[in-house]
Amino acid sequence: MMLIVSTALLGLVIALALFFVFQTKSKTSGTPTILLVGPSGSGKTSLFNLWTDVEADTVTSVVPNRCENVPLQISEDGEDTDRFTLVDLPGHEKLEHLTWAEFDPSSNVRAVLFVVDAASGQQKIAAAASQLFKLLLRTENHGINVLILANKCDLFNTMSSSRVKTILETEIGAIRSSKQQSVGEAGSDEAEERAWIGLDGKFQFEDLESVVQVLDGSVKLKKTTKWDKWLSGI
Ligand SMILES: Nc1nc2c(ncn2[C@@H]2O[C@H](COP(=O)(O)OP(=O)(O)OP(=O)(O)O)[C@@H](O)[C@H]2O)c(=O)[nH]1
Ligand SMILES: [Mg+2]
Repeated sequence: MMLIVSTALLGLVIALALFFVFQTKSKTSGTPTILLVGPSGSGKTSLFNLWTDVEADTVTSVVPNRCENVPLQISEDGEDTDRFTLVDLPGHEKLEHLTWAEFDPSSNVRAVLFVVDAASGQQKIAAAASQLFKLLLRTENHGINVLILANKCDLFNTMSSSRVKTILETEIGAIRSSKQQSVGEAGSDEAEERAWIGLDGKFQFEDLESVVQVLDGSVKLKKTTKWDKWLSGI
């Protein structure tokens, strides 16, 4: 009897060990991926074309553009370092599910570049905060850093990166409070935790566990040095 129980226990331990090894492997085996996410017209496909030798159409995208082996990290001496799969996702909100599908447990998302048009005005930038909030719920506590690209700094009416940051933080703070209130009413602790990111009080990107920064640039002028440097540090 003892022998049967110990054999069964041993079998269970081996099965569990194999399960965990398989899980860890499937999570890390995909090529590191960098996602281009953000509102329609912000310049994601234009940046994708600049960083790859693909020439995707810069009309409203309806399917993701994908390119493998992109040398996004360039060292000081100009040598290529790591290579990534770069994925440019459509910005239209009806196609948002295509973005969330990239966060499948078998994928290996290293970083997300959230592109906004810094010349599109306060209202449009504030509207982008709701997608950014949903994105941060997926990246926070998963070791995925997020760079917010304040693109189109070549235009006369462009906003500074610190202004873009303030608008997004204020808006995310408001969304976070309203979500907290509604899950609180539903009475589920688990859902409550999932909808909360950051510390109590004013919402700030600095309070998150992942690195979340805003840096300006212009795809049109090929002014991407700040973004390139950020990528070298991830
Ligand atoms: N002035 C200026 N225009 C830019 C810049 N980057 C992109 N654009 C223009 O912005 C428009 C939209 O660019 P796309 O790259 O197609 O935008 P997208 O983010 O891929 O949009 P969706 O596919 O709809 O999600 C195009 O006309 C680009 O030429 C920039 O840095 N400055
Ligand atoms: Mg596009």
